[in-house]
Amino acid sequence: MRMEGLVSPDSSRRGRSLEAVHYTQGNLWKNALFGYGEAMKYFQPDRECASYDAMRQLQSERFVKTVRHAYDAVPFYRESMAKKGLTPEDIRSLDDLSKLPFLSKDDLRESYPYGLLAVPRSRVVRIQSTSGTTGKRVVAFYTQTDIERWDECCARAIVAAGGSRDDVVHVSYGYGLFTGGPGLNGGSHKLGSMTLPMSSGNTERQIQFMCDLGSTILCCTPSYAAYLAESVMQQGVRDKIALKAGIFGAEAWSEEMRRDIEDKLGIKAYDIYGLTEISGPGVSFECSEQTGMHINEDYFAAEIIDPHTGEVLPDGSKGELVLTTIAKEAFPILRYRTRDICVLSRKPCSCGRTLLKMGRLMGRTDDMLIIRGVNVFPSQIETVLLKGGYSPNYLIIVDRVNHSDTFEVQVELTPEMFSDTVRKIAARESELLASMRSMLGISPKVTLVAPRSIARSEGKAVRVIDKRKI
Ligand code: DLL
Repeated sequence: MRMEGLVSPDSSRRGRSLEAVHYTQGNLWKNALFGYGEAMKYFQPDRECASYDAMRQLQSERFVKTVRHAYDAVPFYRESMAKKGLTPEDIRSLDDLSKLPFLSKDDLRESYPYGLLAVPRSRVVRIQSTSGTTGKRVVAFYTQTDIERWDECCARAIVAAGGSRDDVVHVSYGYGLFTGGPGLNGGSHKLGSMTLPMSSGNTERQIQFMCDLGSTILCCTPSYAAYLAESVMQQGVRDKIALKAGIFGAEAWSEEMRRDIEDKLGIKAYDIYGLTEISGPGVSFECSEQTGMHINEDYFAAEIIDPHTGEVLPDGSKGELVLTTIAKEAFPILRYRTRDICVLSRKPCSCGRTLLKMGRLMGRTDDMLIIRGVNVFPSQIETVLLKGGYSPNYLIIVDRVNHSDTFEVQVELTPEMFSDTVRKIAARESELLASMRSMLGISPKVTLVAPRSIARSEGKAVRVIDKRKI
């Protein structure tokens, strides 16, 4: 068993170089620090409880290396830095972060598929992808090391939610291109917990496994957690489940929803944040204090900017979150404008972690909707309609009923379609539903309405009515 480099949280506070610390596999680490069966407080205390100075030093070293790597390997970064008159020599520490240009979602889309890949393809072991218009997806690449680091981030989140190797981690996030399932699955493996790779859907089977296998930590979107909670109540099996915690993210949710899920399932519910472009869930995670999510600063540098001017704002200001990966090999991302609005805080946390915290997300600066955990852009719906010969007059109506999202798309028939037989119109409705399901990854309720029945606007068209109060 390799034990060198294992240090207590206190020794890391004394400014020891964090880069020098080597980690053993999760279990060895845990046994060495805590012994079998004892509750773990942190997965990697050296990182999670590092002093500000030690973390800043590690971030600076990693950031400088990442910029050099991105510049050397990716023509896009070379060109965008050249436009600002920059070379890697100008980037000497994290203080130089704001010199770099921003990266937008459009930049990522235009680089599809391999434009931002920074290692030879033979080193890539995995891809994940965002949902999006065909051909315009963002594809993120991972080397083996990238996956291991991502797993660490998610393992930290599980431990912060009270998890250990003794837990049964029930992962009901979707598996596949979506990062939710693979991310939490990886974290649970890293920790050494028993992992149930349930994926989403088939609620009856979820509850059956939960009861039979004694799931203790549930990972899924908050809206699915609310649905599962309702179903558990309806089936009268609340006393048969052993859940103690939930790790819920990928979409906005409120404190009210948190308390409701906690009461119904008898658990403590923790928020988790992440995005495909940056790696997936685990960019930040909530701790026992439940007042925001600790950012894994040894892997990601965060800034808040004014979304209109791009000016960097001081901690405590509300603005758009900009993220930079500082330890990614395959897909380094420099100053990505997430479009997510939040506040960063360095207020000391009672959990003992010193990692910067981001508050609950307060909205987005673009028109992306997150419905049942799936990212939906109105432009995707427009694409389906235009391809199907419909007019681009449509209305998306989203609501939240009993903590579950409802999603309806009203579509105007053209005058020619309107004179079709009822049977033909019904067939059109099912066809449209199938195309939308295939484009979006979720099914809206499709309602065909008479020509010119959707209100026209003289200004910016209103395409979305979001009645959710989050
Ligand atoms: O949603 C990754 C993830 C999976 C996070 C599982 C947490 C749990 P994307 O599909 O790329 O990745 O969507 C990213 O989802 O920019 C936010 O707008 C939103 N989002 C993610 N987490 C939260 C959260 C995953 N905790 C986009 N609260 C992000 C509110 C969230 N919104």
